[in-house]
Amino acid sequence: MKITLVRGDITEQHADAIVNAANSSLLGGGGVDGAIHRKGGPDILAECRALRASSYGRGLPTGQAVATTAGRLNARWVIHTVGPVHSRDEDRSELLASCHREALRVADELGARTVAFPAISTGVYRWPVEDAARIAVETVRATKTSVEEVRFVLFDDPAYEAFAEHAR
Ligand code: AR6
Repeated sequence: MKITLVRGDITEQHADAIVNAANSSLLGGGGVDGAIHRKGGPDILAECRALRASSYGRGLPTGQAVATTAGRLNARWVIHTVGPVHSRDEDRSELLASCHREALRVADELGARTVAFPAISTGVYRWPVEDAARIAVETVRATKTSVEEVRFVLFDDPAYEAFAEHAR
């Protein structure tokens, strides 16, 4: 599996699956989540609501992942995962690693070969991007998967530089 880095907007990417940094409600929010729902259109939200009404009545737990259609995005699926909120008092790194592992596990189940990830938890959830980049890259490298390309799509220069540091 190769790791590639792109600076840009994840909703502009063409990939088999696009990973969403969602929240447990699965019903939308700001950041990447807001952008994906805006650009992907209402079919994504409709499937998220159906998931809440069936398998995830209490929401999607932190560290887990689930797929829906990608609606109008240039992708077949959106894989929603819920990153941990960063904490100074508690080490939640394992949950952030789990997001990456679980997203790849779901991608394998779907047969996705190219998967685009944002820098999960580094926005609203305040995870320092250097540390998030290390966890993301190390976890993806250590995960056994049939995915051929993991593409990290970074929104700004600091995030791009942080991922470049670890992916090189
Ligand atoms: N493409 C790529 N990266 C983006 C984009 C985009 N269009 N927009 C923002 N980023 P965040 P989180 C970057 O806040 O920290 C939502 O409200 C952003 O610069 O989207 O996991 C959810 O509903 C940052 O580096 O996700 C949850 O409530 C990274 O994506 C909560 O935020 C992640 O920022 C999740 O917080």
